[in-house]
Amino acid sequence: MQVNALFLYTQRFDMETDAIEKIFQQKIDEEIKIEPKDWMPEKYRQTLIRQISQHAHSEIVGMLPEGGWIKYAPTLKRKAILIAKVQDEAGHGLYLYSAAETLGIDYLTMMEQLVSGKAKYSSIFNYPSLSWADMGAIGWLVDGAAILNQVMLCRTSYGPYARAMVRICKEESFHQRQGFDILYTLSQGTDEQKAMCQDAINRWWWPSLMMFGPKDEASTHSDQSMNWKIKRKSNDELRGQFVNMIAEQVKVLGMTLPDPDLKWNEEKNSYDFGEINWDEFWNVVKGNGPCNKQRIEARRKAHEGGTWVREAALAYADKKKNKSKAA
Ligand code: BYC
Repeated sequence: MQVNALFLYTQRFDMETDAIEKIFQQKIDEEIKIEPKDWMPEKYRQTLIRQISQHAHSEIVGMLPEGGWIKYAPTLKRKAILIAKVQDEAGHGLYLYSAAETLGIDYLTMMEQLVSGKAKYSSIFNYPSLSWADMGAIGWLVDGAAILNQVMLCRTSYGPYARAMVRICKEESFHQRQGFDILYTLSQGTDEQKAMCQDAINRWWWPSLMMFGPKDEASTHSDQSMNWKIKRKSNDELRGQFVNMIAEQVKVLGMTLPDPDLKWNEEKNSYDFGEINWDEFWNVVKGNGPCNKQRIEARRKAHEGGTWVREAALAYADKKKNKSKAA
C-alpha cells in the first residue's frame, strides 16, 4: 500500500516536472530570458555555473600574460592603454562571478575550484607572452576570437549572463582595436619590428583557433546548450567566422598566417584552413601546457595575499551593520 502511494506520488511528481520543463523550454523558444528566481532544470543551472565560472576564471587568468608587460610598454600612452585593458579584464571577471553567484554558488567556492586546479579556464592563457608584439597579437587575435563568441552570448538565454556580456563586448572591441594598432605600428617599422610582428602572429594563431573549443562532433555540451540557447552558434561555426575575418585583416598588416592550407573556397564562400593539433589542445586543457602551473600558482598567491582584504571588508560590513542596528 505504502509502495503504491509512493509510486503514484513519484509518477505525479514526474508528470509535474515534465510539465514545468515544457513551460521552461517554451520560454526559451519564445526568447523570454530566464531570471535567477525562475524555475530551471538543475542541469541548466549546473551548465551555466560551469560555463560562466570558466569564463570568469579566463578573464582573471587572462590578466597574467599581459600584466607582466605593463612595465615594459614602449611609451607612456601604450602603458596607460595596457593598464586600462588589464583593469577591464578584472572588471569582466567580477561581472561574471556576480552573474554566476545568482545561480547559487559563491565566489570563494569558485576561486577554490580555480586554485585547486579543478576548474577549467581558456586554454589560450597557458601560452607565454615573449615579446611586446605579443600584446598586439593577444589583443587582435585572442580578444578577436573572444568577441565573436561573446557577441553570441549577449543573446544567451540566462538574463544576468546576457546583460553582463553587453558591457563586456563594448570593452572587448576596444581591446581588439588596440591590439591591431600595436601590430600595425610594428608592421610599418624596421625589419626587426616586422619580424617581431610576424613571429607573434605565428605563435598565437593556432592557440587562438583552439579557443573556440573542440570540433562540433567532439563537443560534449553543444547540443544541449544550443537547445537551451545558452550557445547560439557552434564551435566550428564561430571558428570559421573568425578565420574569414582574420584572413582578410592580416593582409592590411602585410603579414601572413602560419597555415599553408589556408585558401579561399569560392563554393563555400569562406576560407578553408588546416587541421588543428587537437592533441596539443587537450594536453593544455588537461593542465600540461607551457604555463599552466605558473598561472595557477600566480592566482593562488593572489588569492592568499588577498585574505586580509576580504577579512577587513567583512569586519567593516559587520561593524556598519551593528552600528545601524544600535541606532
Ligand atoms: N579551453 O563541449 P564543449 C577573454 C572544454 S577570455 C579550455 O565544446 P562548451 C580575454 C569545455 O569546458 C574569454 N577548455 O564545451 C581575457 C568542456 O570541458 P568540461 C573566454 C575548453 O562549454 C583576457 C570540454 O572542453 N571566453 O576574452 O559547450 C585577455 C568540451 O567542450 C576550451 C569564454 O570563456 C578551451 N578553449 O563550449 C584577453 C566564453 N574549449 O567543462 C581576452 C564562454 C572547450 O566538460 N564559454 N573546453 O570539463 C563558451 O562559450 C564555451 O564554454 C566554449 C566551449 C565555446 C569555450
